[in-house]
Amino acid sequence: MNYSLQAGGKRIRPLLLLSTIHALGEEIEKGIQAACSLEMIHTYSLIHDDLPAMDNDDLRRGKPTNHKVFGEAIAILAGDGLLTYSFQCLAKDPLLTLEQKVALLELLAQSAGPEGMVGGQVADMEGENKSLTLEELQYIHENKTGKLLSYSVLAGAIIGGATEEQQALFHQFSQHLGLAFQIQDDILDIEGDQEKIGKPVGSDQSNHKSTYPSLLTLEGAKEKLKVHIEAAQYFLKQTKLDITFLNEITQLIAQRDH
Ligand code: GRG
Repeated sequence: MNYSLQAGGKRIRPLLLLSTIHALGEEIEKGIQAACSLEMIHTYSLIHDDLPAMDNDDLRRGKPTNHKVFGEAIAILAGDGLLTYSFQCLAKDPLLTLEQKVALLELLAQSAGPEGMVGGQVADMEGENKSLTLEELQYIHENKTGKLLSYSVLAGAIIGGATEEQQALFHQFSQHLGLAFQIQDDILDIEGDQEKIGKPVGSDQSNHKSTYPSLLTLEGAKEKLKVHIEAAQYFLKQTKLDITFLNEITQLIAQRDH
């Protein structure tokens, strides 16, 4: 569990959670346990996603994947352990009220489970080697990566005491941010692949996985990324809060190179 948690990573989800609390003028210390619990769920998903039965990856965060170091059985259990320990950490947080904890526990289960990340992963696997429509691709991403990114912001909003109106704006912001994150991931995937094999960007037709660039062309995907980043910034501004850090994370997501 420690090996994968401490293997690095951008910590985008914890940063979103803490920055939302900050935007609402609340102490960020109140969100530390929730931020750790969130990163545990994310790390579990990466460990399981890297397993031979799923993506079968050898490297993650620049290091050998969990199962490469500890074997498959321990990697499965490390993921299971992080998933359950995440809920334990949230439930025993001494700084949150009972109402906040119940709201967070329910939202986290909804975002990470069959109605969120797990459901999205299943749809992704079932869609492998099929030509997907843009709507089907968006459904996969909204669930597989989007719901947990949305949770990051909404958890911060719950801890920071956001009004219903502010929560609705944060929700809109996080949905656009999640799609932007995924589109940039797809763009990085093909630009990175092309750099590795030394071919011009966009020339490789051998990979049949449906992605934003494969459905929209690379230029079209970049245009879509811009639309979602601008929409995210629009909803953020509507909150009329101190959005300095959230704006910076939005920029980082739009411009990230890994
Ligand atoms: C196994 C139930 C289960 C779910 C797996 C999130 C996920 C679902 C799989 C990850 C596969 C993947 C690489 C998706 C692309 C977008 C993504 C989530 C990238 C990894 O997140 P980052 O970039 O990673 O925030 P770091 O390492 O920076 O934390």
